[in-house]
Amino acid sequence: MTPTITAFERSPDRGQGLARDTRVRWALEEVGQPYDVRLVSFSEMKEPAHLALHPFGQIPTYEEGDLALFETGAIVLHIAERHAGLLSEDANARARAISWMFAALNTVEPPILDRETTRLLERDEAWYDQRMPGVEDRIRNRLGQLSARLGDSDWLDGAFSAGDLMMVAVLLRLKASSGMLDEYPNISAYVARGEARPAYKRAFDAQLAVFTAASTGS
Ligand code: GTB
Repeated sequence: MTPTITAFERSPDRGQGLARDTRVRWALEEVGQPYDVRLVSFSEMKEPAHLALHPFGQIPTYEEGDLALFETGAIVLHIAERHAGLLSEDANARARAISWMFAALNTVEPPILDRETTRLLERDEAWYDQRMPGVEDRIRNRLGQLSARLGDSDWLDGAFSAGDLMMVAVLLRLKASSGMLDEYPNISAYVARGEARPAYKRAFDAQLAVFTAASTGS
C-alpha cells in the first residue's frame, strides 16, 4: 500500500529541505518505498480534517491504510521497522540505532531549535546579544560530544542507519543557519556524506520541486 505524507504547500524555507517532511521522504527513498504527498496550507493544518491526523496541526503526517502517524521520529522508526535498509538485522545494533534517533531528536535538536527560536522571535529584545552566546555554547557542547564519539568513522554505529538519517537531518538545520558545523570537520564531513546519498538527493529534489512548481505556477 502506498503511504501518503503531508508537506507544506509552500515551505517558508523556499525548498531548502529544512521542513521535516524531508527526513520522512529520505527514509522512504532509502528503503525504496514509493509514496504520495498531500500538500497542505498553513490554514488547512489547523482545520479538523488535519487535526484528526496531527493533534498539533503540523506536518508531516503519514497515512498507510488504517494507520495514521505524526511525529517524524515515530514515522521514520515505523518505516525503518517495516522495510530493510535502515535498521540492522542484529537486535542490539537495531536498539543502538534507535538510541541515536532519540539522541538526535531529544539531545541534539533542542539546542538547535532554541537558537532558531531565539533568532526568529527574540532578535529585537534588549537581552538578545547576552542570551545568544549561551545558546550557541549549548550547541557547541553537543557538537563537541558528538564529534568525539564519531571520531573518524563514517557513521555513528557501523553501517548507515535510521540513527544517522535523523542525526544528519537535525544537523542540516544548523548548517543552513550558521557556520558552526565548520568548527567540527568530522561532523561537517559526516553531514556531507549524508547529503551525498542518492536517497537524500531524491528526497531533497522532490520537496524542492513542490516549491518550484508553486513559484512558477506549473
Ligand atoms: N516534533 C514534530 C516532528 O518531528 O514531526 C515537529 C513537527 C514540526 O515542527 N512541523 C512544522 C510545522 O508543521 C514544519 S517542520 N509547523 C507549522 C506549525 O506548527 O504551525 C519545521 C520547520 C518549518 C519551516 C522551516 N523553514 O522554513 O526553514 C524549517 C522547519
